[in-house]
Amino acid sequence: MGTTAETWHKTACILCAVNCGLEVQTEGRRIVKIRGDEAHPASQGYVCEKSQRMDYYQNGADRLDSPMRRRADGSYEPISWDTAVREIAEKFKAIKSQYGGESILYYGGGGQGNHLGGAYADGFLKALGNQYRSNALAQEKTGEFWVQGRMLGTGVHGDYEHCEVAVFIGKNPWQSHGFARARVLLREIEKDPKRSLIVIDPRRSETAAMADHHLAIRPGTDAWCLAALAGILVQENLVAHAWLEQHASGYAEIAPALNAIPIAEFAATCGIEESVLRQVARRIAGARSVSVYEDLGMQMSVHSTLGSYLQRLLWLLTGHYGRPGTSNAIVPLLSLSKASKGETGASSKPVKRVEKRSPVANAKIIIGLIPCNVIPEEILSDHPKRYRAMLVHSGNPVHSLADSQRMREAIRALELSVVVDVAMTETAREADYVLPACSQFEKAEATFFNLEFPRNVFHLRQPLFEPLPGTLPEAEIYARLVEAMGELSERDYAPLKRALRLGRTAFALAFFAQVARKPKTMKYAPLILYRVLGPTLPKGMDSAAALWGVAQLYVQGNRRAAARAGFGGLPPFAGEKLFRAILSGASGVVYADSEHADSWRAVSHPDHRINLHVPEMLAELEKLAREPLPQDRDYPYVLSAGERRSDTSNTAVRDTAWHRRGRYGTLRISPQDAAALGCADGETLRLSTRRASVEVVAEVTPMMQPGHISLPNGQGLDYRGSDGRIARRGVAPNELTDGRQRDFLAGTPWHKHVPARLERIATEISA
Ligand SMILES: Nc1nc2c(c(=O)[nH]1)N[C@H]1C(S)=C(S)[C@@H](COP(=O)(O)OP(=O)(O)OC[C@H]3O[C@@H](n4cnc5c(=O)[nH]c(N)nc54)[C@H](O)[C@@H]3O)O[C@H]1N2
Ligand SMILES: Nc1nc2c(c(=O)[nH]1)N[C@H]1C(S)=C(S)[C@@H](COP(=O)(O)OP(=O)(O)OC[C@H]3O[C@@H](n4cnc5c(=O)[nH]c(N)nc54)[C@H](O)[C@@H]3O)O[C@H]1N2
Ligand code: SF4
Ligand SMILES: [Mo]
Repeated sequence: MGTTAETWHKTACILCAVNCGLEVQTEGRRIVKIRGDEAHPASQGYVCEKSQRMDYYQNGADRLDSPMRRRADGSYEPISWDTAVREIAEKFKAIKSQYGGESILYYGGGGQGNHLGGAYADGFLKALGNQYRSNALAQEKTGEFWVQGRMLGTGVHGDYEHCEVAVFIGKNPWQSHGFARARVLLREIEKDPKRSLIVIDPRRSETAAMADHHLAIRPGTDAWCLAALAGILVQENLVAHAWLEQHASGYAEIAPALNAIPIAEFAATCGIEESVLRQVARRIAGARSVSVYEDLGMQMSVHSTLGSYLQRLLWLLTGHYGRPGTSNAIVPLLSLSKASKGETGASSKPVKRVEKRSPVANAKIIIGLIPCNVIPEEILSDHPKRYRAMLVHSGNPVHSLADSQRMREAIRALELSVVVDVAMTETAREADYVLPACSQFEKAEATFFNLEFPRNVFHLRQPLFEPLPGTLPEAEIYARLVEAMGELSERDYAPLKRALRLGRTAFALAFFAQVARKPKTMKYAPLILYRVLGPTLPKGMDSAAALWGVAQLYVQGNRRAAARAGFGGLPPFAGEKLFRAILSGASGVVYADSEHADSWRAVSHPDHRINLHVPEMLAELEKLAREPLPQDRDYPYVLSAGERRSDTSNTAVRDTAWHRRGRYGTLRISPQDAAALGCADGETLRLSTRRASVEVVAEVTPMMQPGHISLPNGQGLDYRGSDGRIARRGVAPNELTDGRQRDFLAGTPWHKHVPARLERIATEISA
C-alpha cells in the first residue's frame, strides 16, 4: 500500500492448506509478480505453479461489491449495508424466537487460507443461540478425527522430511501437497536408496509413479488392503511388543481379530499379490521411522472410518510414534476442532450442545459438526426440529457437497439463507441475502491449519490492498449484526477503551476483570476485541484483534512449547509478547517449539497410553470377510469425482482463464476401457450416474486402471465474466454424486466411489 511497483510485499498463497509464504509486487489493484518468500519459516521459498494464479482470485470478474437481496423472481437487487444488516438481524431474531437457535444451521468458517473471519462469525452465532454447525471437515476428516480421538486423543502429523518410509493412502501430495515443500521432500525420498515411498492408490498418480511400492488396489478396497497388512504384522510376528507393552493398551483385545484375517483372500479382493503385501508389511516393521498420510482417496470412499483405524494400526503396532521421522502431536495455535465446536477466539467455554446427534437424520456429531451429507435431509423434511435458516460463511455447499440438486432445493426451502462470500457463487445464487466480504488480500488474514513439528508456524498476512469499495471485512460485518441485535454496544466497549489508553497491560487486567463480572465479555470476546483493540492496531490490521485473545489462551494452555519458542513468563505478558510477534512477523512466527516427549504428554488417555482397541471398528473389520464391496450392475465403472490437478483449488479461483496449458476438465479413463468402448482420446462421452448425466471429454491415460475413471474437483463453476455472461467449463462433480452414499459412522461421502456408466455419443470427435 502506497509503495512503488518495485516493492516486494509479503503475503501467502491461499490455494491450499499449506499457505506457502509469498512475496508479491502489485500495480494498482492487481498482483503482477509473485515469488516464494525465503524468510517464511515453513515454506522457505518453496511454491508450486498454482501460486502464480493469485490475481485470478483477487480480481475475479464475479466478485461482489454490494450486499444483495433476492427478489421473488430469483434475481438480485443491490441494497445498502444498513438495510442488509437491519433486515438480516431482524429476520434471524424472528426465527430464533419462533423456533429457537437450534433451527439455524451454520456452514463454513473459512477456506484454505482464511480462518480469522470464522472467529468473528462465532460471536454472531452465539447471539443467535446457534447449536448446529457443519463445514468441509465433515465431508472428509471427521471419521479420521473420531478414530484419532479414540486412539490418541491428540492431533498428529507425519514427519516426511525425516522418515525412512513414507506411506500415502489415497493421497497425491505431488498435486495436493498437505505438508510444506511436498515436491522437494518427495524427490528426496525418491532419490535416497535407503528410504522408501509406499503409495496406495488405484491410479498411477504423479506420487505413485515415484513410489518404490505402488499398491494399485482395486478402487474402494483400502480396508481389505490395510487389514491384510495389519494381519501380516501380527501373523508374522512383526509387532513391536516391547514398545506396545510400554506405550499402548488394548493389544490383547485386538490380536485375535488380526490373527484371523485371511491374508490371501484379502489380497485377492484388493487385487495385490500377497507376496507384495508381505514385502510392504516387512518394510514398515523393519524401518527406523515411518510416517503415514491418509487423504480423500480413502476418506471419501467405502469403509473410510475403518480405513482410518486400520492405517493407524500399521504404524502403532510397529512403534512409529513420538520420535523423529514418525507422527508427532502438533500444537495448534487455535484448535480447528475446538473452533468447530464454537470454542473460537478468546472464549474457552464450549457452547452447550443440546444433543450429540442431528435432529432429523439422527447423524453422529463429531468435533461439533453434523455430516455435510445429511444437510439436505435435515431441511427437506416436515420434522418439527428441521432447520429453518442457514448462514453460509466462506463455503460453497451447492457446488462442494454431495448432490448439488438437493442442496439447491434445500436452500430454497429455508425461511432464511444468508451467504457471506467474496464472489457470486453457486450457493450465493440460491440465498436470500448475499453479503460481500473483502478479499483475503484486503484485510489481515491467516490460517489455523498449522501442522509443523517440532517448530510450528503461524503467519498473519498484512493486507496488500484497500478493501474493494462496497465490501467489508467479516469482523465488521458480524460486529454490526450483533450490535443490530442489541447484544453489544458502546457500553460494553467504553471501560475497556479507557483502560487501553493506559496501555495493553492495563487493558489485559481490565479485560479479564470484565470477563469475571460480565459473562458476555467472554461470549463475544473476538467482537469486543475487534471494536476496542482493532482501531489501535496498525492500518488495515484491525481484523487481527481477536488474535490477542487467541495468543493469551495459547500461552496459558501450552506453556512449555510457547516458552521454548520464546513466549514464556506470566500469561498476560507472554501472550502480549506473542501477539506483538504475530503482528510484526511479516513472514510468520514460530509460536511452538515442541519436543518428542510432548507427543507423549499429548496422548490424552490414562497414563498417556495409546489405545488400540476400538470395538466399533473391530465389528466393522469382521464384516470384510463376509460382505463384498458394493457393486451396481447398471453402473459398472467406479468414478472418482474430484481429483486434485494442477488447475484445481476447490472453488477459490472461479475464472477458468487461470488454466493455461493442455485440456480442461477431462475425464481420465484407461486405454483398455477406451478400447473396449471404441472411444478415442479427446472424444466426448456421456457419463451417467444414478443422479445425473453429463457430457465429458475423455483423456485416455495409463494413469487409470480398467474400470476406474476420474474427474477433477472444483470445476464446472458458473463464472460470470466481465461481459456479464455466465460460462461453465468442465463438470461440476456433485451434480453426479448422491448424499446417501456415505460412511456408516462419520457420514462422510463416497465421492471417490460413484457407480457410473459411459456411452459414446454418435461419432463426434472434439478437438
Ligand atoms: N491442486 C490442488 N491441491 C489441493 C486442492 C485442490 O483443489 N487442488 N484441495 C486441497 C484439499 S481441500 C484437500 S482435502 C486435499 C486432498 O488431497 P488428495 O486426497 O491427495 O487429493 P485427491 O486427488 O482428491 O485424491 C487423492 C488420490 O486418491 C485416489 N483414489 C481414488 N480412489 C481411491 C481408492 O479407492 N483408494 C485409494 N487409496 N485411493 C483412491 C485418487 O486416484 C487420487 O490420486 O488437497 C488439497 N490440495
Ligand atoms: N465430489 C467432490 N466434492 C468435493 C471434493 C471432492 O474431492 N469431490 N472435495 C471436497 C473438499 S476436500 C473440500 S475441502 C470442499 C471445499 O469446499 P468448500 O468448503 O465449499 O470450500 P471452497 O470451495 O474453497 O469455498 C470457499 C469459499 O470461500 C470464498 N472466499 C474466498 N475468500 C474469502 C474471504 O476472504 N471471505 C469470505 N467470506 N469468503 C471467501 C470463496 O469464494 C468460496 O466460495 O470441497 C469438497 N467437495
Ligand atoms: S497451492 Fe499450496 S503448495 Fe502450491 S504454492 Fe499455494 S500454498 Fe504452496
Ligand atoms: Mo479438503
